[in-house]
Amino acid sequence: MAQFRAAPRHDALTTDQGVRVDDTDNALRAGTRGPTLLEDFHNREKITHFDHERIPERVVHARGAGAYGYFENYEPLGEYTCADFLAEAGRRTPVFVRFSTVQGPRGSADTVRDVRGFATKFYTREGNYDLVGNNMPVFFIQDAIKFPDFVHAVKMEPHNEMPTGASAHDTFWDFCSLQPESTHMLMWLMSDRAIPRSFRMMQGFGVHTFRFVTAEGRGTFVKFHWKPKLGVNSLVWDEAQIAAGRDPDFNRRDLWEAIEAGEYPEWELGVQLVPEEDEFSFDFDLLDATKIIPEEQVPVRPIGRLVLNRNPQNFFAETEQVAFHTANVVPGIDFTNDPLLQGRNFSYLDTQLIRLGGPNFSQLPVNRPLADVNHNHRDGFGQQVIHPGTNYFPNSLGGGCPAHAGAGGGAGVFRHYAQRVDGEKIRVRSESFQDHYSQAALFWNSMSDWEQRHIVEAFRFELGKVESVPVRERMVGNLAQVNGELAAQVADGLGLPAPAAAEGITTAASPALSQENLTGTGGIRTRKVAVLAADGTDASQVTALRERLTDQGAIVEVLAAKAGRLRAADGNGLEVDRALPTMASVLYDAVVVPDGKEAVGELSADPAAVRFVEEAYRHGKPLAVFGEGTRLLTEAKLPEDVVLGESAPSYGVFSGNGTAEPADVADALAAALERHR
Ligand code: HDD
Repeated sequence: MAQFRAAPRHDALTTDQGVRVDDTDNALRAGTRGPTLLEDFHNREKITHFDHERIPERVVHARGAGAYGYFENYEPLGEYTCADFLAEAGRRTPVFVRFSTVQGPRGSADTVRDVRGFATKFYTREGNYDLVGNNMPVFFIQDAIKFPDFVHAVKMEPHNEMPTGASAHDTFWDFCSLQPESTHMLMWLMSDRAIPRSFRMMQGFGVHTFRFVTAEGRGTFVKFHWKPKLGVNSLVWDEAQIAAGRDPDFNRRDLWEAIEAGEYPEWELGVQLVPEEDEFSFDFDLLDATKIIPEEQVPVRPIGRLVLNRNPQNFFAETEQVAFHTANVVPGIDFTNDPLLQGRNFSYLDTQLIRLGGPNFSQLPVNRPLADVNHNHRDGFGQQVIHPGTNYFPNSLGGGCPAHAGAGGGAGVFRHYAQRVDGEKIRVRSESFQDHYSQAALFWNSMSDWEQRHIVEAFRFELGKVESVPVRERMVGNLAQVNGELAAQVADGLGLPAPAAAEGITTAASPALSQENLTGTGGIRTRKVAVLAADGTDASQVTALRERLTDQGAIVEVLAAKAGRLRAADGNGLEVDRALPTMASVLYDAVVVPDGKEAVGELSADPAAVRFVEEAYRHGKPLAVFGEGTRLLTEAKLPEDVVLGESAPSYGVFSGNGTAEPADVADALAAALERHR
């Protein structure tokens, strides 16, 4: 791709034709006060190009952020697949990954409640392989023919184009309440998975059951899982809503800054493998994308790691123009008859034709395979290649080329998996797709107390925004098929009577589904700590604490009412990293208030500082306070036992009062940060 990158230039401005331009500030005119002349080709070219700068945004997943990196394979997988990029231990394959929200337009906020896209393009030696997944392992519908209905329902409503970046509206819940197959996915959407703390801290899933195929043509069913090294962590709902205003680019910025700082995000790729002969040994259908295979039933086997280590240079050229397609597979990876996947295999190529303006989008630098491309496709808008010779097959005039790769046999040739199919042409869904509630219940049963509480609150919020009472009632009725307590609590919040719980609901659970069990190994790396300071702050505490936390990879920033330098208690200067009015507690993971009578007095009189600690506490973030710092907590009306540090660490407030050394307080803070909330 390097050959397509323009180097920064320091020479003269030219037109598209390479003609040097004398002046780009003043249009050619008849007299200094006269009309602009059509003859000014530079002016016309400049404005015309500008007029055509926008392309249609993605119909879903319009808002996203991407990065380059590599996938490194752990061990040869030839036993299951002939995919070349999985053939050797240590083999590295370049990738581009794009994360996204689904509902909102390109300019919408990052921290909305939504599914997150997790799409990976592997530039393998045998062609591009796209794994176009989400951060949730199931989907809203079972058959792709319903996708336009689903998207119409979830997107902004057609009459007033509201709401932006939210599913909390009538048409979405109307559709879902009539569509019980959505119930399992709704449980995920109402869980904290829908408000990730960071793209770097969420799982990814291929969702469908795919097929690995060996060189001999033997198939194995496979589900793909990405597990983040930093653990799976989320925001809390109030925090997410505030962050959407304070920094609409919250997740995008987080990814960008981590990569710029050399804190390369990492995931492990795992697979669940199911032998073909076990296809019917589950109480759900492997072809049904509204179902998971519980990890306790089929363990996830790690097969490699993904590292993102380079930001794009140009958002439009790379992140916007990248085109994913579920049918971009390589030898060794094939499809199943999952009706959702089958429809996707049509949709993605089709959408790029309108979005990227024609059939040559795979020639855009970010989409170009590293593997050789050689075919008879010709012409079309934006053709970049000057092809010599014949453009048809068979031919004798071109030496019979490009020839069938299969003719010589050999590796690296895609041959469709040979599956026997037999059936009548019918528009009927299989009986085995009909159980819509058992896995929704499984998910609910697997949640910790706080996760269940958040799910109830999310349903109350979303359905509370629905105007239509029958829609609310119908949805609560569906929830009664999942869990009686869940339905009753949601109903209560909506002022509806509790529906009767269904009988015989499963009590099975899958501990692997709870975020509580999805901790990472990254410690507190890249976690952000705000130190609230003013003139008179005890700088020695700041220094000691900062040292201890940054040693462990955290980012510590001093915030004060104004940018510049403070006068610390010892009379020396203390650098301010950020002006308090430009930031908010939702942009940090923890807050520190150092000692200093004068400083804390000033902070206590500043509503922004008071709100900062009040909000951080309410969002369950660790607070560390030293000496006089407790005054700010009192001002923020935190409970007295919290202010006195008596309730630590359950409240996550660590008091540096008395003899506690800043380094010890930093350690307590770090331990709380690592646990997340
Ligand atoms: Fe899709 C984009 C993921 C079902 C049709 N989808 C898109 C992206 C992701 C997913 C991550 C953004 C890719 C990027 O960053 O450019 N979609 C999924 C998953 C699904 C799913 C995990 C279910 C398992 N999608 C789905 C169906 C259809 C589509 C059933 C159509 C029948 N999806 C599209 C699309 C998009 C898209 C309209 C919009 C932009 C694009 O493809 O390139 O074709």
